Amino acid sequence: MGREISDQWYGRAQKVIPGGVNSPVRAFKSVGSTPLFIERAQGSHLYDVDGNEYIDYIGSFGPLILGHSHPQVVEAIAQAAAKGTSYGAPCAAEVELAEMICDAFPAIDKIRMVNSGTEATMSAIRLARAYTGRDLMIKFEGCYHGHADSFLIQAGSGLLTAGHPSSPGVTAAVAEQTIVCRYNDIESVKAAFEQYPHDIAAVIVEPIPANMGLILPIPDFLEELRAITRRFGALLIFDEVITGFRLIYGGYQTISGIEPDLTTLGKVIGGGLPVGAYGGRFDIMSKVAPEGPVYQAGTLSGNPLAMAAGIATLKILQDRDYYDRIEVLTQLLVGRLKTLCEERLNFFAFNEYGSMFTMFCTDEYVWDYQSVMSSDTKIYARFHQEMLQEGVYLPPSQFEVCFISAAHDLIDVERTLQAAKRVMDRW
Ligand code: HOZ
Repeated sequence: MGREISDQWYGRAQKVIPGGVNSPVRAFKSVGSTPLFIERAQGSHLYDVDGNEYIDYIGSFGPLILGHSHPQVVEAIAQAAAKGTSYGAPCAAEVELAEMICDAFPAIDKIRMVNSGTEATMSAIRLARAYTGRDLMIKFEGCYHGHADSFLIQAGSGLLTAGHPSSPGVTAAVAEQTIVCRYNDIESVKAAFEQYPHDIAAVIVEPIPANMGLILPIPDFLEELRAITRRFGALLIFDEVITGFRLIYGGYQTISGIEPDLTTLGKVIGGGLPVGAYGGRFDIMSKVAPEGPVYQAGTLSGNPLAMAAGIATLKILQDRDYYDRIEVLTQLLVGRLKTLCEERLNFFAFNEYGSMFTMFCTDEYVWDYQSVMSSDTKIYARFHQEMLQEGVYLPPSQFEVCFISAAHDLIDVERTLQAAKRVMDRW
């Protein structure tokens, strides 16, 4: 597979963009390689500038549940663009998307659109602090909530492979206000609340962590989180940037029946365009400016293109068969990959939920940050490189999850399995 043109672009990119990429994981550093430059994408496939074709298992890290360039989404964007790309004034599409989200999430009475998941989580924390009059926040080791300062402490995603668990540039004063607990370990949360019973504004959690690979909540963990936050007067924030509309028409909260006080969204609700949102109970959301005093603003917030892409995507997803179909396809792929591994290289552990999965290079049962870190990232790097050679584009990090879209089909699954078989047979 040629990669000369990608390499040329990468050379040019490195001169003008830090590390040659606009988001670290894309640099392929943790898989010991260099990035491919993508020319176009269609359905479940990516096409690079050298003319190579790949079955795509990242789906732009989550938004593209319908696959690339879905005709109805493209048409909606084109129609919106023809009427103007941004107004700096309200438009009907913002209301329409907000209504769709509020209808799908019982715990969201009101919602504010922003431009990214990072903006959503950053704003939700500010709101939680203002609402409770408290300063501290609890997050979990390996969970990732975007790159605002208070979250870049023992965070997931690119920080897990950057060689440092937290980012320089985050001041000690900010770090002191973030308490890091262990996901799936309620005792660590109890200890934090016992130490600071009146100072914790919020607990923020990815209900299904998907930035240290895919982790599932053990029974009662999230329920106990809900109970303990209520008991101590702190808010519970579900970061559903990845899980929102990815698993069901709603969020993981719809599945679990646990109602957080605030929810952050992004990815799928923007149909592949930049978007984020935070929402929750009336009494909390009414504190947001201009209804209340908590300031947050954005030139492109609620812009008509992202709203149109989001509405088009959600309208299609209202046909719930989509979720069933993608889930069945995921089960088929993961089930057969498991069998393949058991027959050949028995050191992969799989976690899957809905249309997301992770192949961890470890023989441990993976359920928390410590077991995640038992993964052999060198083996993952080799597997990634060899699968890429076979035309299968896996996440360029052990700690990002694989996403399947409605555009994937049985042929993609079969081709992926054959590729994995060829790779494993060579090992
Ligand atoms: N941190 C993002 C995924 N968890 C990566 C986004 C990207 O590189 O596009």
